[in-house]
Amino acid sequence: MNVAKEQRIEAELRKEAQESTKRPGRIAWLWMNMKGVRGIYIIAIFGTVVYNAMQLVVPHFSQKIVDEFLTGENAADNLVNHKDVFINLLIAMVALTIIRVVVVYCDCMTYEYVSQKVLYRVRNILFDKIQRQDMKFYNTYRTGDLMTRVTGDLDAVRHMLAWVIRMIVEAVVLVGSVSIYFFYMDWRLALSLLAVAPFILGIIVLFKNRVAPQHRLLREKLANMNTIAQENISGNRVVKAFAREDYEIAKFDKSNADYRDTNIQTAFTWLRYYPYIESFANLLGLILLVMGGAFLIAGEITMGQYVAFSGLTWAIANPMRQLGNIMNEFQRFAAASAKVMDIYYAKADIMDKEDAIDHPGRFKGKVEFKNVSFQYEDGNLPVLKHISFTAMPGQTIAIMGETGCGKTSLIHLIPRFYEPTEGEVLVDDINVADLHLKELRGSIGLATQDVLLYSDTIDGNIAYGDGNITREEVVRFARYSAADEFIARMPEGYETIVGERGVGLSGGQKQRISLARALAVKPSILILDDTTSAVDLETEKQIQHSLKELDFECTKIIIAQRISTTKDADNIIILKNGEIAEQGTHEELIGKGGYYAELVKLQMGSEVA
Ligand code: DUT
Ligand code: MG
Repeated sequence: MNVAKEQRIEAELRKEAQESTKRPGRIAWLWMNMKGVRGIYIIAIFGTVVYNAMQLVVPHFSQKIVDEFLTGENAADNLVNHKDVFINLLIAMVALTIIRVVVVYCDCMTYEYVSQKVLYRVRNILFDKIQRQDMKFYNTYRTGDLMTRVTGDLDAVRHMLAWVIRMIVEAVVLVGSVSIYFFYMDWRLALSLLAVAPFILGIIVLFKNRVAPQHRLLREKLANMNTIAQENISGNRVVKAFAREDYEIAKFDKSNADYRDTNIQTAFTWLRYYPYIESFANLLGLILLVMGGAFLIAGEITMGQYVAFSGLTWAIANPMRQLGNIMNEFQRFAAASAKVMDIYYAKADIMDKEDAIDHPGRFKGKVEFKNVSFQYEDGNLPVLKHISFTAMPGQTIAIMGETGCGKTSLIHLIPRFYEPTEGEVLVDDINVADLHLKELRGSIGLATQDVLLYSDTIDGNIAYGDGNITREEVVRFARYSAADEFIARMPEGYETIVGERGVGLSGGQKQRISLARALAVKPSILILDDTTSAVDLETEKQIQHSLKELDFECTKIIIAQRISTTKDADNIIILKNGEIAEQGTHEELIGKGGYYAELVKLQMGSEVA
């Protein structure tokens, strides 16, 4: 399949996943995602039918050989006079076997091909889905859990296509055609053999009810284990700092053991039922021996028929033995696909509205909070209460307040990471909920409180928001954020690769790169969340100065703890327990003699000279 077609199908499926209001059944879902390879898959299933049917023809030939050339009354005669028929029969048997091997080979390849195709596609769709979720989603799912869903769980789904369905088809074809063949030979014998089937099916149903919840548990345990590993690896510096390696190893060991035990329990469940299935399957052989023998002695069937019969008993007993295995794998698929589909059909609460307003061109950068209150969905107290303020284009607004008073929560409402529970947030006099997220967020430069850099070059990190900017511009923005100097001193300069999360850089250096990254999109609204907290005072002064000299108009909303950062702001907002306690300019607030004035007194001498 060519790339364009694959992309088109993927886009269609993505749209479907986004818009569907009802989640289909898991098989229907799988079928939907097989778009474009369904034909090939049906051919594969047909191939399975063919090679299994071939398996049944061989005993038919052996019956002929036995009856006509070995045991029949004219056997000796036939062997002399119809030697050619005998040889042809032998050749046919060998040829059939070879053809069968070829068919099986091609068939396996086809199943593998289709399943990999679907796996690739669904994984892409899942990643796309995960990308487009809102903050709530990321607060709900743990990273390790999400990783498990797009890897282990998804592979269990692929296994369904590559193996389980093949086994089901195989069982149905073998049991079905052998039954027909038995009836065709002698219906009494056939019935006595098939009488065993209902018992086996009954056992399988009992087994299914027992094993289904275990598979769900198993998926949970796997996700748990992966989460522990992921958190430990990404947080390893904390582990080292507290010398908690042994504790972490023990924690992982516990979860690993838990997973192993659940696996063993699941396997044992099958073992509990297996003896019964095995007994019934063996019973078949016994029935054959007794009844077939009696029929043979009574002359009701020929020796050749008896040989064909016994050749086929295993063809029916084997799928019966396999049934438990198939059911086990099917339940694994059921549990895994449920987890995958949770993500596949996840819906972000915060999305573009149908009638979202287009805002072509640059935003002026007016930001207004109108009586905004906010509470996290999982929290029980309002974090922000009746916040109202306006930032005119080009103005600088500073937000200060004790830790946990709601500063970060407040600025997160501007790019609409969360939605206010009351009131509205407006940008250029339009409610942010009415704007296209891409346009809104594209015009905001945000330097978050905890800096996250990518494992990429410094240049790549600064240009993250706009891949088209030139090196000259990258350097210019690095100058604005007082980062150029230390970057230039690095051995490979802007080409230096920073490790995951910016390993190899100091806290202040990371902050400055993150500031340059926020500036590089030439935002209409620049939001800095404690971005210069780890930068020395001299460098900070430099940054303050260049922020005033930006060559594009930009409203600045700055969260800071230092008076030196905030004193020149057009408006300083003091938050207390989610409410605006004071607001005004530096001089006004000093005059009020409240929290701010207190802060100035505390930080005096050292900073506010
Ligand atoms: N909170 C939540 N869920 C979150 C984030 C925060 O319940 O996902 C709570 C914790 C806190 C309040 O909201 O009680 C305000 O948090 P915020 O991060 O807005 O506080 P801050 O003013 O930015 O504190 P800091 O100065 O420590 O960054
Ligand atoms: Mg904060």
